[in-house]
Amino acid sequence: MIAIPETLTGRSREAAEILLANDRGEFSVPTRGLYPFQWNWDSAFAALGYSHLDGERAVRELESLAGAQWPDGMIPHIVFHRPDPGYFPGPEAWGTDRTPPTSGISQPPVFATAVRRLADRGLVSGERLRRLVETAERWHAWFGEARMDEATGAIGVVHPWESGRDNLPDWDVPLSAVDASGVKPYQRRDLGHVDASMRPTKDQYDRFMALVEFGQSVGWDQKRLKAESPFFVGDPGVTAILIRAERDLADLAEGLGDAEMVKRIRGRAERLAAGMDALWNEEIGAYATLDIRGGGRGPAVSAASFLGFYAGVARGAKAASLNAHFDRIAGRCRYLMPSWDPDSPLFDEKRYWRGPAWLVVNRLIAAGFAWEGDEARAKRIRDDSRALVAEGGFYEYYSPLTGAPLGGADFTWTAAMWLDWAREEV
Ligand code: 2M8
Repeated sequence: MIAIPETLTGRSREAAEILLANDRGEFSVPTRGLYPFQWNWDSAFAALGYSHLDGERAVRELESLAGAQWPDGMIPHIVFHRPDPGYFPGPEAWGTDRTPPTSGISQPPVFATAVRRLADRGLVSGERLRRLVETAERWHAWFGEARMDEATGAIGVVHPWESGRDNLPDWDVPLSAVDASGVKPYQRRDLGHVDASMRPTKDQYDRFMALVEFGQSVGWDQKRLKAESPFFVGDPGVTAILIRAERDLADLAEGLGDAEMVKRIRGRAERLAAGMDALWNEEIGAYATLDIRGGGRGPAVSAASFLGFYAGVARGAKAASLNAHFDRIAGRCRYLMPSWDPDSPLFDEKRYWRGPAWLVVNRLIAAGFAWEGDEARAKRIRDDSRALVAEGGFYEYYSPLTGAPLGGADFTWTAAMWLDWAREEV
């Protein structure tokens, strides 16, 4: 049983209580009800939160995720440790035939960055650290094989869920090419937990399920998915996060004296940097998605555009253009960073990844600015994140215009980002 340190009071104490309430022993759930299983990038952020309460518990969070790695190296986006009828699509709908049951796609690879942070603070070392590092390397190599667009080096996603930014407007056009007319009847569960105005539409869900059925039809053969999925879209979010994760992994491998691993990572990193470059949309002056099947590009700035700094690849004119977008958006929104450009007609203040601000993405964007030495922009994001929680509590996401808390309550990754980053004391 984790004891909450006496020093944690107010919102910090609440954050710790949320992490404890969402703790299922070896893993955490993002929130009770809406998301009753282990999610991939949520867990990496959760580990950072637990690290302020109990280092051992933080490491176990990452180890339980690592335990679900597929033989091909993929770490899946959901691990269904225990049955729960409250979520759809559950293990039966995915049909991946794994033990423990999992989904059949992946999610943004924050894992190695979390391992590095725990290692830097002395919370994991020796054989345990080596195993986590090897797991991360196999997963990163999997991205190179099963998700890298050969022509550009960009990392593509075969499902919007794989990006973590499920109903981002960038997916609208590529998704319209996915035929959902034959999708089997199904019952959504999310709308029993959260108002429909904050969630993806039925049309989007039909296409999400059509892609799940497609994955099943190829037996979740990940290379076939890359070659044949009707949806394969280069994503600046996943690409940038992987670039940063590779850098963290290289440092860890160096620390372990594994020169061969460092060499392999450096080889992959060069391709990835070229891939991120290929995701630059000259028309809007920002990183955006690239529809690898259809050829189109994402039509506006998204929060992930700013991850060019996090990846350490936005330089010169690109950096200037991103900074100008940042300042424009900062003038429009009381609370940064909206997931989608507030000047776009597709902006929707409440609907999930089509407008709301998310603390985890804020954390990554701010780290990028800090990395570039841009303390002012990093501070604006952190101050806004702190205000969102101070005023609204620990929700899944927030309106960037009013700060209204939205989506699921008592949310693990928001509590974790408070403890690890947003609160005054860290
Ligand atoms: C959301 O995604 C799940 C599907 O994976 C859903 O809506 O059912 C996204 O915000 C995703 O990024 C996140 O990992 C997950 C759990 O918090 O919820």
